[in-house]
Amino acid sequence: MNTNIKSELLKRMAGGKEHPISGQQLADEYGVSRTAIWKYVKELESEGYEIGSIRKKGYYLIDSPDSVSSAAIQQYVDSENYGKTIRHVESCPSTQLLAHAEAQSGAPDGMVIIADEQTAGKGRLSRPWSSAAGKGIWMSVITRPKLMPQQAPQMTLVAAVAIVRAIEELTDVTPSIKWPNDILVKGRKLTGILTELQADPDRVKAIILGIGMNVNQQLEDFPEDIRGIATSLSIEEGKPINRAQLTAKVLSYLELYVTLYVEKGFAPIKLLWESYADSIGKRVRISTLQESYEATARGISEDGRLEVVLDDGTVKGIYSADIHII
Ligand code: BT5
Repeated sequence: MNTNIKSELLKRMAGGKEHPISGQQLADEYGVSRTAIWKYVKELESEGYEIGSIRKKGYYLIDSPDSVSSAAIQQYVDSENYGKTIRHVESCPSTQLLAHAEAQSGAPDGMVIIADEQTAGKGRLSRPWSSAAGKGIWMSVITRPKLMPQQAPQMTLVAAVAIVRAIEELTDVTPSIKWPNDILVKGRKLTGILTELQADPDRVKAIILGIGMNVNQQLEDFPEDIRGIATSLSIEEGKPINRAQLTAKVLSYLELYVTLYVEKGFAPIKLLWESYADSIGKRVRISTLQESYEATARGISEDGRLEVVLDDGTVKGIYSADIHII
């Protein structure tokens, strides 16, 4: 199956009945037969696309399913590398596991593993991540930035900024970021990020960005225990959201900001991040595996740590913790 031809077909059929795409023309461009193009059209129909055809003129799109297949995403991808290679699976335990294996066997920078459903989606510290079938964006992006291993945690913040920008561009929702890895709307969790590393002592081999975005769930789609703390874009926006388009937009901003981070360092990302942060200046409870205490969040440092002021005035930089805004 050639995903390129399929995504090109989808792109060109989007002009509707007035602008059908000729099967012959596409066949000529790609050096394949007209029957091959017809087979792609049939394949798309079997995936739920409704396609019209006009004799001697060609095909046009009537309706699309909310799909995150490679072709569905790639029709929107405008980045250079991110999203150029996509492996889409219907169901898997966790896209992180597949991504680690792909990264070990040489996956290119920007390869995406995306699933309709995860049966054992995971958060930090192996906490469960609810990944309802067909409702969200459950993906892992394999990145190979030229960074030192100690610069990897900042990639979580880079990804958070990229996701917020993509959401802002495609919806009317205004999300905020809670350090380090939560994207919230009105205090409810919309997106979580899990950053995992494959590295030598002095060199990053791959940083795998696990991104879980709640998109088209209604409240009853969430397990009971998180109904009070989770939300989805569709709940906030009041209408369904095109997951493929949003995925491509996230990839596009991700590539932009990862490049910015690698070329210019963390300072420009820090500025962007702080403009979306909702914990700065607030009283927070900080919980780690060892301890739990209160402090006031002051900002983030040049290396992505959360800086808090303790009650005795001491400033402390935190590498990793759960933050609860009081
Ligand atoms: C995270 O962990 O927020 C990181 C989530 C990363 C998920 C993606 S999906 C694609 C890739 N493949 C994976 O297997 N994982 C990544 P953490 O900060 O530890 O938050 C986990 C907590 O969020 C849980 O303990 C629940 O309280 C809550 N939670 C679980 N599922 C949720 C959901 N769908 N929406 C909102 N909150 C959720």
